[in-house]
Amino acid sequence: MQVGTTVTQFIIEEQRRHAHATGDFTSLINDIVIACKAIANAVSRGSLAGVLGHAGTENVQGEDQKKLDVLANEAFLRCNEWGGRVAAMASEEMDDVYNLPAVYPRGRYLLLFDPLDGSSNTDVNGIIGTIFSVLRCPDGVTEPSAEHFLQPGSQQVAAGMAVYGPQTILVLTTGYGVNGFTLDDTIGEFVLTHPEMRVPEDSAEFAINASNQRHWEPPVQRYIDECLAGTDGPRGRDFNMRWMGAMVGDVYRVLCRGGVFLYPADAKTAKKGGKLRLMYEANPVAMLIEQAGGAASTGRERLLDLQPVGLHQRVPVIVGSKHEVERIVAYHREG
Ligand code: P6P
Repeated sequence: MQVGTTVTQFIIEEQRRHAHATGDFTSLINDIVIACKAIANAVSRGSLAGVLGHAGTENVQGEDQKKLDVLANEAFLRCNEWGGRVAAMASEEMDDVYNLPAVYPRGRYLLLFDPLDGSSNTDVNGIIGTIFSVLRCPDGVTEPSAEHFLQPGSQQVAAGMAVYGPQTILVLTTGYGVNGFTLDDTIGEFVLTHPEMRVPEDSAEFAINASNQRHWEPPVQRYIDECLAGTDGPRGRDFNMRWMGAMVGDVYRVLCRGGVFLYPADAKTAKKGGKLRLMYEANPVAMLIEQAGGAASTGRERLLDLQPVGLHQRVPVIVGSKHEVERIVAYHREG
């Protein structure tokens, strides 16, 4: 019987390429994968498991939490706190850093996550997902505080997304390209199905919440107007638009067939710095996209170069096909 390459096998084979690897990182990825499997199961059962609807609480962002937001956050904490691989965790759903119960050993990594991205889609059976980022814990720090997490995205040692859709897909990078795995329910394992994913450098597909059009800055107005002008416009070709309401879904499409995803700076979110969070949304997505040959910018700066100033800091996000992102950045430079 052919099982295929499981994500565990894939990570262990990757570990063998590093002479000094201890296996800690491999174990951490496996614990993250277990959390994603648990979330996938709850998501797939929905009403049948009574996990839809509101939790009746708010998160640090002041956002109304869905039951699945809380459940997914709990899954990540429970699956990753005991293994001795992380020193602490940070989540979109928690105000401050999660320091581990004293009973558990501290590890060498910091784990950040948006446990359920796109939760406005949960009750309408839309695409949702999990985004995670792994940083190194500074040597000698056993009770990390927020400042220890504030490392540029270029310091990430791993990043990934689980996309809960018609299939449950895990995309993962450890700095050596991007690989996609599909959850095989018959054996309960993620199996390699999308090796060495690459973002085409050119594309004719963009993803943006067009209802914010009146709030966009001129460079974004210009780019989208030119796309909409189609074959009669300066681009000389028609463009298509997609918007899933969950970055994980739009970014997975970009990883599969190219395109550009924009949640740009706009007048509506200017005071907050943007809509999407740097540490556990933009940075892991930027690592995935760049590792797959795409580009990831705020419109003015490379996302992975940003020096974070806050655990829940928000930033503009423009990621995808290299030539399209470069064009948008050029328009920002021209003003
Ligand atoms: P809007 C989901 O809440 C999210 O953070 C991203 O996943 C998604 O792309 C965006 O916000 C959707 O924002 O303005 O369309 O609701």
